[in-house]
Amino acid sequence: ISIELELKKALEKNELFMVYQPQIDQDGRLYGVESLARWNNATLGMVPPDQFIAVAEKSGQMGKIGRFIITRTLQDIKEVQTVLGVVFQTSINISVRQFMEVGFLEHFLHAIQESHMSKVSITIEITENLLIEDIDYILPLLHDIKKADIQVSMDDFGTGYSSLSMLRKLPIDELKIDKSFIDTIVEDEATQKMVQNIIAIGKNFNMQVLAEGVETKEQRALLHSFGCDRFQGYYFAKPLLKEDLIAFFKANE
Ligand code: G
Ligand code: G
Ligand code: MN
Ligand code: NA
Repeated sequence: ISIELELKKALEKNELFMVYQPQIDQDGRLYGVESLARWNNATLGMVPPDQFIAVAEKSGQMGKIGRFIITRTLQDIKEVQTVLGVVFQTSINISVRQFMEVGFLEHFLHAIQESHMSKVSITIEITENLLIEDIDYILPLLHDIKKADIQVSMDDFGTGYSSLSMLRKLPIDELKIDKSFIDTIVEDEATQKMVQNIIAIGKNFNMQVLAEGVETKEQRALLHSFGCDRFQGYYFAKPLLKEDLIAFFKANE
């Protein structure tokens, strides 16, 4: 059974859906959510997103799936915000192929307009891998995104290709410290120093810093003492279905 062929039918079979993981600020308040894709296939079961996103990119399906991810996220979150009567930040992962596709920003802006969401409440999450693509194309596009009042976040920071001179040129609002750093932060002093340095880089470049994959009270306390701005991870909440996100917000009021 081919993942590629099954994926081609996934949208019409209604097998793809989105979950939303809460992000918490320094004061413990709910700041926003990261939108994450899930695929539950009738025969393959749950296929991990890193796997099916890679297949989608290689088989030319990322455009279509990427547009689904954007429209479904905006539709879900608009509904949640209407029910709760609050507005919060929503981060959407954009894959390299999706970002590089002709007309990406036009579609994105159109979808936001259709959803009646406010543009400043939307964040595009890109990865450092994007930076190995044509920077003369990427840089102006990132500036256009900023001009449109959309926030930009750099995912998995510290594991990939971005140099400091590159980071300085990029209009980035948020750095996400990769989970691999958080995993060893309590035991390993060298990791602590690296994370403190990443937070300092963020502060010096006027970027907010978010720690991913926070699983324990000790990790959260250490990161908080280092001045980390935002936190995300199982310690606070797993990625949640729309209905569970509403319940989580209500429980935290
Ligand atoms: O949710 P999970 O931890 O299983 O995600 C694993 C990987 O898949 C992460 O690197 C994440 O960025 C990626 N991923 C999850 N959802 C999406 C999505 O909607 N779009 C893109 N481009 N990547 C996603
Ligand atoms: O690469 P990206 O940041 O998009 O990946 C986020 C992924 O990490 C999500 O798929 C989410 O399910 C997973 N995740 C989020 N918080 C935690 C955590 O505390 N522990 C573990 N193991 N995974 C997490
Ligand atoms: Mn992400
Ligand atoms: Na990450």
